[in-house]
Amino acid sequence: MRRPVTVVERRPLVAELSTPESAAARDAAERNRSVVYLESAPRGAFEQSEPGRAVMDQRNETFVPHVLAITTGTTVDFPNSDRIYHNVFSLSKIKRFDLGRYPVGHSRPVRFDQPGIVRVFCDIHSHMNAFILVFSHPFFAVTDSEGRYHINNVPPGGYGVIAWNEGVSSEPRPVTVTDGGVAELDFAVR
Ligand SMILES: [Cu+2]
Repeated sequence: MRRPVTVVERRPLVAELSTPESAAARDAAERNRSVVYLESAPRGAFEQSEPGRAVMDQRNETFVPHVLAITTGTTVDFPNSDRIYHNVFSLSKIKRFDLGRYPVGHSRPVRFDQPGIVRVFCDIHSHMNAFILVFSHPFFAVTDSEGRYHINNVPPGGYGVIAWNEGVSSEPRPVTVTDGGVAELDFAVR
């Protein structure tokens, strides 16, 4: 059965009005960023570290970064760097919040205590969205703009490794880490 599809033209971002190509390219590069992580933490390897702090900025009607990966217990600050209002919120299972509206130069914090994936939106600008991935262990990495990643200090053992991109997770791939060794694993996303 066919369903009617509503096409909504995306409003141009402020940055796109001035430098269309570079802003679009930057946007695409941000969406190419993936998160690669161990399916489960090595036994006994995770020591509770100091509660972390991270930032997700609101700039040119975009969340910066588009993908943020943190450990549980981390507090994320959501500063508004635009001269317009935003209203950051999430309906995610692990953390629901609605920060309300606040002007440029102000910020509100949210602490994430449960592992999982948080989709972040702006109630005013429907084109604004971002992801926060919350892990109960430190063995994850956000890829750089060319898709490279390193997960450091993984204790020797066998693991499943997952690559996540824009809400889609790969099947876990097996990898064996030897003492002092380097394991290489390539993923194709999309
Ligand atoms: Cu907004």
